[in-house]
Amino acid sequence: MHIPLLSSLLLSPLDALHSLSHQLVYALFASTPFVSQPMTGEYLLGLGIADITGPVVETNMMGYASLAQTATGLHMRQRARAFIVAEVASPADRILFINADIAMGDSGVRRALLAALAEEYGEGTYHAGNVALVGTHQHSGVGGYLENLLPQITSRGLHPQTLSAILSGTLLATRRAHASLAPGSLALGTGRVENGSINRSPTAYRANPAAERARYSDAGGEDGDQEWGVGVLRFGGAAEDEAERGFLSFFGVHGTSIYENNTLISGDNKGMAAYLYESSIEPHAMPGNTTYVAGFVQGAVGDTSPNTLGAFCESPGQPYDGLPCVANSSTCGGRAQECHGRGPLFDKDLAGSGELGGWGFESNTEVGRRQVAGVRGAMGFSGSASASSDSGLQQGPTAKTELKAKVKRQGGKGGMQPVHGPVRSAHAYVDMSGYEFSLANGTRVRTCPAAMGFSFAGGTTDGPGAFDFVQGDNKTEGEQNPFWELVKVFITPPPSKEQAACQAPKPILLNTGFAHRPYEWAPSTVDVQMFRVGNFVMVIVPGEPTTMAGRRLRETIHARLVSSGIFGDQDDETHVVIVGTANTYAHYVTTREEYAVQRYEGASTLFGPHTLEAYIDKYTSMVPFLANGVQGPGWERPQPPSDAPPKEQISKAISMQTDVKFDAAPFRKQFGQAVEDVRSEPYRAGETVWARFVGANPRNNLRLEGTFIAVERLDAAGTWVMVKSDSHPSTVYRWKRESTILGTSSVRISWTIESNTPAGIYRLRYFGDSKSLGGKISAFVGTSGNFTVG
Ligand SMILES: *C1O[C@H](CO)[C@@H](O)[C@H](O)[C@H]1NC(C)=O
Ligand SMILES: *[C@@H]1O[C@H](CO)[C@@H](O)[C@H](O)[C@H]1NC(C)=O
Ligand SMILES: *[C@@H]1O[C@H](CO)[C@@H](O)[C@H](O)[C@H]1NC(C)=O
Ligand SMILES: *[C@@H]1O[C@H](CO)[C@@H](O)[C@H](O)[C@H]1NC(C)=O
Ligand SMILES: *[C@@H]1O[C@H](CO)[C@@H](O)[C@H](O)[C@H]1NC(C)=O
Ligand SMILES: *[C@@H]1O[C@H](CO)[C@@H](O)[C@H](O)[C@H]1NC(C)=O
Ligand SMILES: *[C@@H]1O[C@H](CO)[C@@H](O)[C@H](O)[C@H]1NC(C)=O
Repeated sequence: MHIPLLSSLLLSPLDALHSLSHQLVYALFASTPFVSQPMTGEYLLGLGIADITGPVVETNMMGYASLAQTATGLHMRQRARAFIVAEVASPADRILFINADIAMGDSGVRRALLAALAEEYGEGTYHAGNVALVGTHQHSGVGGYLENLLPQITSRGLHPQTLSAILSGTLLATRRAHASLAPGSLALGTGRVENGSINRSPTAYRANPAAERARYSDAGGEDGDQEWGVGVLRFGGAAEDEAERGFLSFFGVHGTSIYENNTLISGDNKGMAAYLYESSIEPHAMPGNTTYVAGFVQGAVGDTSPNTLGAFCESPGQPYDGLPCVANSSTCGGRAQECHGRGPLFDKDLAGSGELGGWGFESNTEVGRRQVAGVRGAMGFSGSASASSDSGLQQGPTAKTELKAKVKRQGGKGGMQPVHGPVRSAHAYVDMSGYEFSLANGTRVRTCPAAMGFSFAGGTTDGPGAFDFVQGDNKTEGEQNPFWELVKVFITPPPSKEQAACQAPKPILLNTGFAHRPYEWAPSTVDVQMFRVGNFVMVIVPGEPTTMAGRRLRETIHARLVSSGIFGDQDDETHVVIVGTANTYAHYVTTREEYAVQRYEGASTLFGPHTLEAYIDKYTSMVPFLANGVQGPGWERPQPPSDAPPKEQISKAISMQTDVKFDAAPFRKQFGQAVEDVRSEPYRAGETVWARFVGANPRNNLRLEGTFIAVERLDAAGTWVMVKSDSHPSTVYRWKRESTILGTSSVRISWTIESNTPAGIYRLRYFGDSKSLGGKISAFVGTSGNFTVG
């Protein structure tokens, strides 16, 4: 059950990075003359999935920045999904798009990944220009991997084990994608994720000009304050009748369906959508072991929320309990902490169904399903979804009517349009602490060194009171958080007059751009990147643009693509999508009007009121580098002017994560012994079967590409066959420390039996690894009693 593929790499990423054998194997692949194969597809396509799940216990979770959110187990594993597109005639012209089930891309992870890829495939294959490390922006994954200090505060510094898991998994996903390169075709479609998101800062959105808002009135949400369009890039085989291999889809919605009070590692709504899609194609494969790869990519996510019913007061005993929060401030009785968004299945969540009630898991599955439905619509599997009014794809002026006509004409695969044309990438590092440029009216302006405003501390309706340590009594907080105690002496210096004026009207809470000790609190230099595949352009953004900020960026770039002759004039088949939280995490990007309102997103727009315009200026200046005729090939093509890459921080990182000391079984018991077992009466679908075992710390072995638990079924030949892993949403792995002094712990495994489960004899298994006082790690297996389903 434990798949030992990566086990040798787990605790030793450096060994992984320097693995010579892999290098040899893949050097062969890299030099395989693909051109000698019969080619009907226009591109070489590669897809791969791998496990990136860090330590699932005793580790702060990433996203909500909540000190209290320490992982206690596993709901579903986090995955990286890698997609490669290369030109057949010029394979050096390629892109590697990694969609990782993490909160956000990070410059430290990316730097290490690029170094490993250069070592394995040579300098010119995968490089800073053509590799995008994109986070799904989920908020229930393992924390501690970002290299800047601010996002490390609640995780008490860097967690090398998390970083190593993400690194080895993204590398493995890439290897698998690279090894699967084969001729194929690409097609584009658009669908709609109905009620897939809500604007969580509508009072800021409405500060944008009415005429501008009116242009998007049917884009989605309330009066167009959301983009419900979803763009899909389908990866197909070379021949018309060959099965498709996967897709990248682009839709902006926060990965905050699962609440901040959950402590099970999971993938939030995009991880769920990917599981639902992949398992619908290959129902018998274990999660993460499909050949079909479904990429649910984050879009302009800034002001989106999956809590589509709106935000309500959770204020027991108060007259406003259960009423909507005060809109402008998202507070209840003046308190942000009591205002919470509700997902679409809030009632079911509240009622608490089975093992996972109360933390938003029902709504999470629903928001995942809605995204799946949107993608299926774009693929032409159902109804009218492909031709809906406005989509996440930017189209020319006549797009709406033209697209409808095409859908009718082409029928079949939902009117998806084939993609033709070159593969190009453009990338630059940009120092955003003082980027100087001209506004449209000619005024010279510059961005400011990073700073966070006061509203940042208020958090959002998806996760109120982020970084509450800032407002609390620092002594108590220091006791809660030794990392904060350590770094608070380096607290950000008070802003200068110049900085205050530059950032105005933002009142500065954390002057992070001037905080360099013990290492950089926030990034100053970010990755600005675009990928082009034929008539499709991905704008890859180092942060979270709001809905309107994303539109301004997208439309300006589209116009530049047309004016520079790369896209045809009036060409409705040209598409631009925004890709969020990629490469570097530089927080939010609002429009200038939204910035003036200073809600959470404006307060978290790091580089001042002109942040968006600065990005628009830089991205549009890079458009000519996507042209067909740019002298090449591959990484030898000229690249846009770039600042120096950001300085690495990881070697300076403080880590407060202590090692596992040792594990022990209680007196007269053994590791893996069932201490509470399944019952002897048969179980029925809908019921939860569970058992508790003498456990050991799962940090001893992450079992990447493997599983901590299994549900096994006795087949006709009398062999036990694994039918569920720790990544099925129906199974839960929970670890509990019993005694720190004695080193004892227990593990509870549960399975909520699906309605389509075949009758038969089953058992639960637990795969653990214990650490002796001397440091030796030994694997063991626990097995429950047999039980009957039927
Ligand atoms: C934090 O503690 C220091 C010294 O213990 C004290 O001077 C300061 O006022 C405190 N700050 C807050 C916000 O309580
Ligand atoms: C979307 O939500 C609104 C308001 O709750 C509802 O009236 C509408 O029927 C929903 N649309 C779909 C397609 O579910
Ligand atoms: C809320 O914001 C709107 C404008 O967005 C403003 O007209 C209104 O006065 C504000 N209400 C409060 C209570 O601040
Ligand atoms: C993963 O899939 C491969 C074939 O695609 C199969 O050989 C292998 O046993 C599967 N692993 C698991 C854990 O199911
Ligand atoms: C978790 O948080 C949500 C949002 O505040 C709340 O509605 C829910 O009741 C909480 N769940 C539990 C189990 O406390
Ligand atoms: C140019 O636009 C900016 C932003 O709207 C404004 O602050 C500035 O005054 C304008 N300059 C001129 C010369 O109109
Ligand atoms: C469980 O089933 C297997 C296979 O039939 C059998 O060998 C084993 O003895 C059973 N265990 C128990 C505890 O009944």
